[in-house]
Amino acid sequence: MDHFNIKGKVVLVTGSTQGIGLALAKGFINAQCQVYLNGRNQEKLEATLTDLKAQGYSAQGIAFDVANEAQVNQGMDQILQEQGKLDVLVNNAGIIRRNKLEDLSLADWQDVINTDLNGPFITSKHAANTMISQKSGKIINICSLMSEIGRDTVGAYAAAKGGLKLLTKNMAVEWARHNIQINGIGPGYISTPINEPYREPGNPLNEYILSRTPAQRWGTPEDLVGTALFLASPASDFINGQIMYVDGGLLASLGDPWWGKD
Ligand code: GCO
Repeated sequence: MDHFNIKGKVVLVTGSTQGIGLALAKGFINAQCQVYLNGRNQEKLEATLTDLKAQGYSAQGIAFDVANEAQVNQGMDQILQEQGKLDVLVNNAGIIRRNKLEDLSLADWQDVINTDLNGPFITSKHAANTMISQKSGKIINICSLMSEIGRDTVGAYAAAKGGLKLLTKNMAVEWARHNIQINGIGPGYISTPINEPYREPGNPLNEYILSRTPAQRWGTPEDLVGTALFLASPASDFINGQIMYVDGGLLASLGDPWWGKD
């Protein structure tokens, strides 16, 4: 058996017009999958597909807001009409609203929970109904370091990503019997647009992250591709309910202020 062959798999990556989602989509295209990108904005999605085509990547796109069940159902139904199946769902779409909890508006809280937690529930519910009838499928939830730990100003995001960790486990409990494998990937600090504010040399959080990460570097979106392909492949057919942290060792370390100071 070729444990890593996913050629021909139909893959949907939500929130894939930039950052981690776009890198994962390109990884699945390189693995010869039939890939659907997704974003809320049709124009941005089409522009991304045009850029990919210019780079030699062939993919399709379905615009919907993961938090809008009617849009999700219409978009995912279209994939089934076009492909007759869905093999892999990657729940990547996510937003963050940084503010101290005491100042955080209920609207910002709800926006984060809607996209980062309700969204994966809505898309996975639709996918599971397909995968149950197929008697096979893979769901990969993009969690976070904040599925395990918190930090100032990301309370809503941590609540959503903490919930997504346990939702991943409960999906596994309920759907593994249908030969569906549901796992998560927990990225560390990755150089993506939502972290752009921290990337400036000299920025105190940038210095802290580098001191706190044993690998002593930011991750790149490409650092996550191999784990996603693994979790989409036959090699992971007996893995369920696990969160794989791709964090340069950050969660392994309490942090050593003397790190690197020989
Ligand atoms: C932050 C960052 C983190 C990372 C990532 C870690 O504000 O601390 O944005 O949340 O983006 O989610 O896994």
